[in-house]
Amino acid sequence: MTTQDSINVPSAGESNSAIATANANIALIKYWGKADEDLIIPNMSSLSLTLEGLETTTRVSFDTASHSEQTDLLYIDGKQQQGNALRRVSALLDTIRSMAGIHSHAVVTSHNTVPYEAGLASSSSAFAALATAASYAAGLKLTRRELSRLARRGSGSASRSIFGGMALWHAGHDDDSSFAEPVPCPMDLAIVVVLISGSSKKISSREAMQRSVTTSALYNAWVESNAKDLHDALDAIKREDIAALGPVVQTNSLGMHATMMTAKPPVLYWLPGSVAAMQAVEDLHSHGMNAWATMDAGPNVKVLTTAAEAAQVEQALRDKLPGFEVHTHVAGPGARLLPAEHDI
Ligand code: 2P0
Repeated sequence: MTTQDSINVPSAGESNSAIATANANIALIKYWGKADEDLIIPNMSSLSLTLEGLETTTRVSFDTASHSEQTDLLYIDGKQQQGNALRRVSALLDTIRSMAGIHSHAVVTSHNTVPYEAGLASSSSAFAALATAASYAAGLKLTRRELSRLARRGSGSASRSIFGGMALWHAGHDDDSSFAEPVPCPMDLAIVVVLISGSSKKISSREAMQRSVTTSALYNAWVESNAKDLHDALDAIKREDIAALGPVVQTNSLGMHATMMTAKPPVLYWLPGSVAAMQAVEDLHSHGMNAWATMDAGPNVKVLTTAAEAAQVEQALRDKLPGFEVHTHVAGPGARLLPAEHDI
């Protein structure tokens, strides 16, 4: 798969309707802070692994004459959405409408097929699926690079979920130059998720990253170290050296959290269980296991390991962290269109 490939088109259905699935990704080298809030141009490039089993499937149907709505309608997991969720979806649909030269509103129906409750409901899979389905329903036939740029405008991390496996989002400096592309990964990696809390966060990642950029004295230093982290991570991947990759991933995430903790007012996503999970990972590591932790804008802990060791790491974490759900995810596919008759 290259960035210039078009997405596979399944059997044609209604021309104004399309269904797509995308998988969530977890960043190994993080995106945290924007140079352009409107276009979502980040201050740094980032690297991620798209995961199997954490999927959003979305149907987008632009109005036909017989079914004319005054606004876009959004249903997520059976519940109609208003407010910020609808505004963000409509904003991306507006971009697509203007690209396609259409004016009709859309009905968007989305389902998340995560194997456990919330906690990982990621905007990465949601906006990658929306960009893919909506652009196709609007009659646009975009390349994966174009889809990545479009998904980015919905949510930055979604630019990476257009691709399966490892993806690198080049920060770029404008709409054309800020896109993700696949990175060959000769290692079979896995992420073991320790679910500390499934509750939705009080401070959105969008607000938290903006606060870090504007008020943390550590922010610029972290951005500088991010460039070296990315270089070192890509080098370790090429050399199939997880023992070199893991520490970079862990330090990069802790540095991002340091910018949040030193923001004014501070953002602390960590819960007592997060600390317990981080210490459990340290313990596994001290016993010679390949296990390194990364955390995002929430209390859940994601543990990087190899696919070969994942079952052992998962079991060890279950033993050390009774009461918390632990699940393993290997690399998953990029965004794809589904046949129009698919039931969601
Ligand atoms: C990432 N995160 O690289 C980082 C690490 C969370 C921590 O991207 O404002 O929902 O929509 O571009 O993509 C979460 O932020 O933010 C995120 P917006 P997004 O995965």
